[in-house]
Amino acid sequence: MARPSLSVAPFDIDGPGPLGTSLAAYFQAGQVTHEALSQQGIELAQTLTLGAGVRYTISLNWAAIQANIGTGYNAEGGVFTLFADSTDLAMQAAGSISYGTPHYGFLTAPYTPTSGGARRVGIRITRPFTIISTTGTAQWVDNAAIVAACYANCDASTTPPILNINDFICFLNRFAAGDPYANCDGSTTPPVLNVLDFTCFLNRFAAGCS
Ligand SMILES: [Ca+2]
Ligand SMILES: [Ca+2]
Repeated sequence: MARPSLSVAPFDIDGPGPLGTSLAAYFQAGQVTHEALSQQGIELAQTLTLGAGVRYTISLNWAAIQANIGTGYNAEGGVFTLFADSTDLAMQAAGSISYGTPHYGFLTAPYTPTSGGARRVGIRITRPFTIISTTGTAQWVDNAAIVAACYANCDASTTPPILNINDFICFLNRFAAGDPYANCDGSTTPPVLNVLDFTCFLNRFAAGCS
């Protein structure tokens, strides 16, 4: 459950960090009626069409604040979870917060769907306690992103040159293993992995990563 008076407003999502103030989403997540040990809150999700075997990185900035000096200490500012369908990919708990000591975090998780198609991807914000006043404990989120890795960088290397012989070896290995990643052309007629996927990979390799 979350208060309906949710808003989008200017906020510095990482406090003392390098990010500036930008529009962010504001929530007050938590229970309406106290239930011991029950995480309750809100989900923000989007249905995305994702590719089989594509390596995605999902990320998000969050903050948990106690906005009002009168609302005291809170044992859990908010629990932030990235998910895809029924799978939780990463979770961070803000932990205890009080007025003047907001907590900030960056949540990121790799996600590689084994089959292509629609996925419900999003963030869940919960707390194991009741919502505290209209001005009390609040959660902010910003910069939600999902980025596909460069396809040709099969080995996910990060040192230049990003594309090299190791990516060919990686592709051959994954092709031999029947990994859905190797279905470069996204074909659906058996055999799904064939010579066209080699041609496709060579073209993607030649196109480079930017
Ligand atoms: Ca590489
Ligand atoms: Ca294919």
